[in-house]
Amino acid sequence: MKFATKVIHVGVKPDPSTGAIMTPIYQTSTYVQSAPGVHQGFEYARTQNPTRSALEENLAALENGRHAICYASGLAAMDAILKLYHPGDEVLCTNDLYGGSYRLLTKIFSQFGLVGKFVDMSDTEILAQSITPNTKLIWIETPTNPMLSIIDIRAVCDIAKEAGVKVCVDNTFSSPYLQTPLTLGADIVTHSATKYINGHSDVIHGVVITDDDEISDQLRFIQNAAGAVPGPMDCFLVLRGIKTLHLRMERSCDNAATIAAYLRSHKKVSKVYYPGLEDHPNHAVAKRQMKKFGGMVSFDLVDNTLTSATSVLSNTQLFSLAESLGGVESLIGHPASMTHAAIPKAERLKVGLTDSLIRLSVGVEDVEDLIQDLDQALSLV
Ligand code: P1T
Repeated sequence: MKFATKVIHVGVKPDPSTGAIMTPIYQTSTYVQSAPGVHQGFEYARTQNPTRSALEENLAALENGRHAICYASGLAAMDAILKLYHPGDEVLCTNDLYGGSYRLLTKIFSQFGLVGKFVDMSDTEILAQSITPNTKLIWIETPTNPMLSIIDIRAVCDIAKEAGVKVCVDNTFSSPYLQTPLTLGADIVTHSATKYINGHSDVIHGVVITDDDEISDQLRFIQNAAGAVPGPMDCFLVLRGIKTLHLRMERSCDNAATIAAYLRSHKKVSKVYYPGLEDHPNHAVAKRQMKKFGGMVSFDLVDNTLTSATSVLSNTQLFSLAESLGGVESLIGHPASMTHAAIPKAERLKVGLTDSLIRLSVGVEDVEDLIQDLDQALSLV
């Protein structure tokens, strides 16, 4: 089955009791048993919920995996994955990643002995040299947040396999429409489904997908024991959002490519970070592993002061100044003070995340209106 059919049909069957075409929101905490242990596959809603099960089946299919487990947020999903590891284990991460992911590793899991190391994985040589006997997991974001670097998933997985290390790809920025890391050799895929998968900025949600039965069993055990489950209403909303994922991604990517080209030619803009630009350092890898180049664009100003960046950030009308991404509406953000404030400035600067860097989540509006909005905001600098 092709992607556009999967998003609409997988996991979604008419309700057997009424014929309702939409998956019901099973807003229940428990399920009645006819005798102790005699039930219809559902006992208690921390463990299973039918709305969640339908969504999990759908998400597994989109990532070409056999198991999907949904969580209360993207970070709850990451938290569950990290709980698979033990004191002394090392997690090698991309040196440019979501600030909250960095914080979870360095401020929470470090207390339990897990060691987070951050390396530039756009250079696989550096990655290969960074693996030690304690390395148990490689954590990739690609495109990275917010510098939009590209990591060669297949090359990383080849190196990891040789070293006996698992690979997890945070696929939030691409969505399964643009790339499916399991098919490139990854062991685990995770998403903040809050973003493109849901697509309407009305839910916080996460998911983990894997083909590995043992990892799936362990994650189910952790979820039941620790309880980071999403509510049925949120699962319903995500399932509804997914139905247009392919259409939204197409438009978002096209709009982002047009905006990247516009920014590139603007005299007040010094740098544009977008994997679709031919001179992006890993454009060729992006072209190989992604269907299109995504809806995120970051840029820096010639006058790279915080004052100028603040002026642009405060003066857009259609681009709303807000954290998050991947919704139908365009957002503008300031990574240094917003999404990546948890990362020390010295670390941020190493990857080019300056105080004047501006990040755009390009929505599905008319691109001429979006460009006009950026144009008037840039004219005020
Ligand atoms: O917000 P939550 O659903 O918990 O997802 C966390 C998360 C995980 N991974 C990536 C790549 C992310 O970008 C995020 C959340 N990011 C933002 C809120 C942001 O504006 O970048």
